[in-house]
Amino acid sequence: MSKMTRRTFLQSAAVATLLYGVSPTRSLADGGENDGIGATTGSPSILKGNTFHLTIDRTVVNITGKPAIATTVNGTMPGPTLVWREGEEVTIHVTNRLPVSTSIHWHGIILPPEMDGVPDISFDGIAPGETFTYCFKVKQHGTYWYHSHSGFQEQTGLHGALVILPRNPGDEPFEYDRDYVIALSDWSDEKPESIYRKLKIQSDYYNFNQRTVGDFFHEVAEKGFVEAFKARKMWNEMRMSDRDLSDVTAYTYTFLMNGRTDAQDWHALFRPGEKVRLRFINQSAMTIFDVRIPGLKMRVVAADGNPVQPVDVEEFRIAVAESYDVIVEPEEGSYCLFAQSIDRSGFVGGTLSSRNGVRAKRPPMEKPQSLTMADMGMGGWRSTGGMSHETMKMDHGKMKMDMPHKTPWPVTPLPMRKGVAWTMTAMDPRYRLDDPGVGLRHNGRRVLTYADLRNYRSTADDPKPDREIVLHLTGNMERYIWAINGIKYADAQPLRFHYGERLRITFINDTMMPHPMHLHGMWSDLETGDDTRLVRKHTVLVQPGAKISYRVTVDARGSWAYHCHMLYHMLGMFRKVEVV
Ligand SMILES: [Cu+2]
Repeated sequence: MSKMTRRTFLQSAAVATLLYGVSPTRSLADGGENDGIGATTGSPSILKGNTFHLTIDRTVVNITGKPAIATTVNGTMPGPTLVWREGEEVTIHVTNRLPVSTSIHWHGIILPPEMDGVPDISFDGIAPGETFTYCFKVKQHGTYWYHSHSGFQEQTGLHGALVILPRNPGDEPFEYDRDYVIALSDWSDEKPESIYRKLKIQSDYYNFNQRTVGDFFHEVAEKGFVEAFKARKMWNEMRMSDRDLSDVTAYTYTFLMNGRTDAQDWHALFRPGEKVRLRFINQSAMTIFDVRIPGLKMRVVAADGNPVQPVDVEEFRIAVAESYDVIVEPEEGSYCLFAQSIDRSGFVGGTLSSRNGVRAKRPPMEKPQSLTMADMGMGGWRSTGGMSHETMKMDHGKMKMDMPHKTPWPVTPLPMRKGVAWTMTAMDPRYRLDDPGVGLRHNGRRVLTYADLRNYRSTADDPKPDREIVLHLTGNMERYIWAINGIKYADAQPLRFHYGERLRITFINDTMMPHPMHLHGMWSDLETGDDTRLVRKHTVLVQPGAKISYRVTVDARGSWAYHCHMLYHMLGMFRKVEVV
């Protein structure tokens, strides 16, 4: 506790997250990051090279107007952006100044299991006062991030961006003139233990989006009394609300962009005519964001660090732990980088501008949409929309929605337990890859879906699956219990993967919450209907009542974590994977 005498206030470095100068061929290591145009407001600092010293400590911050304690890296929240280069060996000394054990997990990074940073699985954690040294060769490039895997430390600030430069400049299949990290996160002055306790007592504690009597009469007018009443009764019987879009909301959260509130307006500059790369990373504990830049098309060029066939969109949903790289070509003026939470309880905006000192106008936040029959796992998703882009998507979307795939590979049965941790079941879960999800349906904008993602490289020669496992994401909303196959982590046997095999994993989401599932140590090659372009991801959002499949080449021996990345779901919705 003595550490609290160090009442340092959160530093905000007076430099922007400007990563490159005029040309991407001028690398950071060459000092090419400054062409005289810098952003005006603070951002995490940027550390480059092969050797890093990170100190984890408690720091007093003031996000909401009153002081609170954050878990910081080198005194800042988010921690510094680390810049590595593919092919090089990095050494990171992490010193723990907390009174409790800590850890850093390098999210999405392919590395030896003992460097993965998950206490009780990969290593013992970093004890108070100790320094742990991570050392491994960097085998990939792109946009990634790091975070604590100890307790609730991620919620209190222990997270930061990783930018990995390609081995050779120009190795990436897209061009740009300027490069910014956009880290989204959720901050609460409440202690995470207190948030969790409240959820255990009442799972909709933070949800103020429940329907009103007025809404009911509106529905009656729309669909008639009987239909409106039936729908309401059904939800009540399930002790669920069709507005239960998010467990933790802006009632307690302040949403941040690169550590700054909407009022503090994180600001980035460009010159008209430039191509600007924006590396969006969702570093939240619990918040799924919908991101758009009104007035600008975004060209999505990478997902979870890996290049995809470019796709132009106006909006995308970014689940906890995912990353999307987009390229924009703004004209003279100011644009709002706008991220609203999935439940529309709050948002954070920043400014992308050709001039200093201009705050972009924020668009109004949208109204929350209600969950539908599809979200309850009762089938029924069809992208019937009249909008041209949806019709277009149908062409390759059609196949994957039905995707009956009479599996030619054997399914390995796993233990399942119907009971306290599995109180609801999706009756007719469907592949809904072309469904943008609740809140984004039929909003008149071109919204990215998983069906749009196609790997940049061909996956035609990737091996076919040897076998399949099916994992049900289960829960009990009344008691706020989360599990896999009805079995909480504490009661579960590890999953056995066999070294060298190609595994197909199918998730069925039997809950009404979205779960971003993250497998450590190995890639998740998402099936979007085209086996020649499987999408390489580290985190896959499984929509409520939906089903999704991906393939894993089991090429890393050892013990790995496999879990939902919603921090307060993770305790139960977690498995240890043993690759034998
Ligand atoms: Cu979850």
